[in-house]
Amino acid sequence: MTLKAERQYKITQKDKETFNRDGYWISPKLLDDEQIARLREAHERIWSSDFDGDGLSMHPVTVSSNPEALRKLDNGWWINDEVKKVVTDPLIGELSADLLETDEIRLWHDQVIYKPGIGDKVTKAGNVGWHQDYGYWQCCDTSDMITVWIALQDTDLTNGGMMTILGSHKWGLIPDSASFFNQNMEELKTKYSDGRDWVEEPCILKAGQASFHHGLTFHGSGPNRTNEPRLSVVAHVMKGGTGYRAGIQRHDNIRHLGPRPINGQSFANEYFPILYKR
Ligand SMILES: O=C(O)CCC(=O)C(=O)O
Repeated sequence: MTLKAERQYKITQKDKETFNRDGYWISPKLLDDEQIARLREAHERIWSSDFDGDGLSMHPVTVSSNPEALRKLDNGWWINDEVKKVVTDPLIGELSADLLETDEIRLWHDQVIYKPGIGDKVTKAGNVGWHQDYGYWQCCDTSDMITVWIALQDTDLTNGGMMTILGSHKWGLIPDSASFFNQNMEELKTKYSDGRDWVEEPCILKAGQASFHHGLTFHGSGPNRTNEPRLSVVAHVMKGGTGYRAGIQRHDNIRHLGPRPINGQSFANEYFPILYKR
């Protein structure tokens, strides 16, 4: 049976409790099937460098010569209209605002992620290492940020779906946790679990559903054992008023504050669009 997209959904008390307890929450289906099809087409266009607008991407769009390697582009909304529509969707903003109990949500950046299907080949090239997103975002003055990972096909562990570590957002920022690109999951697990309760929770999503995880929640993903790619679009969002924490860590978004950013300056301009304001 095809699920119908839920465009009116309101976060319940139970959803907030789940998010606060587990560090993530799974939404109902948010995208309709036509939108999913358009986003799947957007993937094809992006990876073949067919861009909307003036095509000025934040980083060059690169496709590895290794067909088994993960592909990822930040700020796809700059160069693709369908990606822009979904990562600035007010509904995603409202759901995030309610989970974070705040009045305004802005986009921090997005990601367009393509994980090739490798069948039974032995390679780690598509893995995403266990990491905390805030491990990369320490230039922001709060870790109360959310990643909205939107599935463009039914997604589970067979096609390399994401896993989160239950309740790990309560551990605080763990040193050296910016390890997205370390594809040795076992090594990272040993390093980060370190006497902590390490419970891996698969994010099982139907196409059009999204998982919302906290900026401190550890997550990662293993091989896509199918023969089809796993496609997703991801919105990383922040509370309105999130400011710049100077001198801690470099991030390519800092330059969007201007040539001389000031400690405490809000990430509040057109590079960080408002998704939702109460
Ligand atoms: O796509 C994945 O498997 C992981 C993505 C991720 O780490 C993220 O969106 O924060």
